[in-house]
Amino acid sequence: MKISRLEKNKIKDFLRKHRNFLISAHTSPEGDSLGAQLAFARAIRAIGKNCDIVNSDRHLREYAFLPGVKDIRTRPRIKKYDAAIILDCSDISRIGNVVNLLDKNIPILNIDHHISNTYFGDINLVDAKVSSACEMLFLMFKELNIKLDRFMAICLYAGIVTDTGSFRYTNTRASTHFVVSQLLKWRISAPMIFRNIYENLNFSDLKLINSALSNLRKDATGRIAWVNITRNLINKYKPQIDLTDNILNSIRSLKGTEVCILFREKSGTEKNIRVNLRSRGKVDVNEIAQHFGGGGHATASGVTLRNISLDEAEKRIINFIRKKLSKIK
Ligand SMILES: [Mn+2]
Repeated sequence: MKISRLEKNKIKDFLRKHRNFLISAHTSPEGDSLGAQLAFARAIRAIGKNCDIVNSDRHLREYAFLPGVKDIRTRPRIKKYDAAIILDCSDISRIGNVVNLLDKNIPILNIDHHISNTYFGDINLVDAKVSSACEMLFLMFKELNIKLDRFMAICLYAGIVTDTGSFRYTNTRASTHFVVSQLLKWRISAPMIFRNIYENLNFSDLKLINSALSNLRKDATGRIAWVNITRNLINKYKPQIDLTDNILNSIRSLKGTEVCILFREKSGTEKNIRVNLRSRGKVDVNEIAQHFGGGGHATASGVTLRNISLDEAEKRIINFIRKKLSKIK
């Protein structure tokens, strides 16, 4: 990631000019968005400014270990913020109801690594080649001479681990490992972070994963594999953490798959289906999600289909991917 002198000066001015910052990120927060927000908040407080992290949803149990996570709010602390920092969001609407806290003229710093980013900020630092918002922040902090500490290192490391699928996705580059090597110098415990995020399941969570995987299906070519989670299954096991990655990583281990999909009936009265897609790299699943109104990255994306049955959702998505795959060797 290269930051031009102009961008650097703009960001410096942005941080210097304002006093009360609002930091936010996408709904359903996960490691990258939480880690980036916490690290940035720490940096802002270190220069003597005020800042609140406000998210539309609470974090899930597996991220409770992140330092400072308890201070994340779902409501604002003050009436009016001078400036907003939006992290890990392709579009401003991704911050959910926090959007209501943004004054029409509030200056926005947009830092993101989604290829579908809409450049909604007054300053836009967008690079889809970087693994995660956390990796971007590490590089930006370095450019701006913002000092790291152990607290920030833990947060940034956790974000990089989540967005790279523990360094196994195609967004894992030499630069990613360089950044991680710098973070590890803060004597942070990689096993502790991994254990908290991925080895923190309740008995019922693992039962749910097991039930979901017992419905594993694949298409005739074996290049598409998927599972679904019905509302009944959710009600039975009541998961407290996001099992999407756990399930999709299990499907990924299947030989020969190009695209893995999780279909999940959402709770609520409407018949909505959440679709999470992962690709090994040949198929751009961001394009697929965008076709249906969602988005994400080339190798990991998601979309919510509204007013549709599970069967119909599966049919539509699988057929679409099958067509795409038939053109790819
Ligand atoms: Mn991210």
